[in-house]
Amino acid sequence: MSGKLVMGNWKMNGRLDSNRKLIKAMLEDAHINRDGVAIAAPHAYLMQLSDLLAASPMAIAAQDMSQFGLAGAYTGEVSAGMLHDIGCRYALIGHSERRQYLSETTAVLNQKLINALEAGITPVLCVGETLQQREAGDHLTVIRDQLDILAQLAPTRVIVAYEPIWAIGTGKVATLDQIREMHTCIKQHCRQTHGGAEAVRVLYGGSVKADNADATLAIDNVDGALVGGASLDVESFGIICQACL
Ligand code: G2H
Repeated sequence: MSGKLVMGNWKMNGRLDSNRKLIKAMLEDAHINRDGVAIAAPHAYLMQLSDLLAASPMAIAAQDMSQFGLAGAYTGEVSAGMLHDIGCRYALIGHSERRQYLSETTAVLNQKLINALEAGITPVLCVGETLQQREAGDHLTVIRDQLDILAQLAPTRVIVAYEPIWAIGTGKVATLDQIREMHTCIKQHCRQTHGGAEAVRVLYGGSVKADNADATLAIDNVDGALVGGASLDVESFGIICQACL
């Protein structure tokens, strides 16, 4: 998949019945039912999505994975190997909600990235700054620090999702200049860190909606979108997927 990627992040939403209806509607929308579109569902429903999407080019993604190895005595954990086994192509790593509510540390995230790559899953590392950090002018430094975790990894096998924390689920969207500046910074930093290697793909996330998708996704260094709330509405998600073509 070398074009733009749209990943719907359902967060902690869904039920068997509503998932079935939502996926059925997505399968009927040619802008959604195609390569380059993925759905990150709660672990409990990944197997359901794996079945529902078996004949579709759409991919499934996990919202998280265990920091521990492929198997073992880790009650309640879901390993990267298990996720790969049921057909997950991607996994979100370090979403700001997990950093905030589950205190995920850099060491934990590093191990998750390693596990994902070892299991054949493409990790999507989420980075983002708070409003205070942006207002203090520290946003570029904060993001560069969060990216340093990638220094020892294969850059072309990792996707970065830039999600300014102040824009998540708030309806506030970063300006086009703010997005362009940060995506350029991320790509430059990864290129420098990896000694001139090809830049990673960078998705934008944070209140991406039907009415701002065209402008956001037209920015040349935006390689796709990570979409939360709007991915639960098939009409909105279809418009966003169309903007990614
Ligand atoms: C950011 C985004 C998806 P939303 O968390 O990861 O959610 O589009 O609802 O801001």
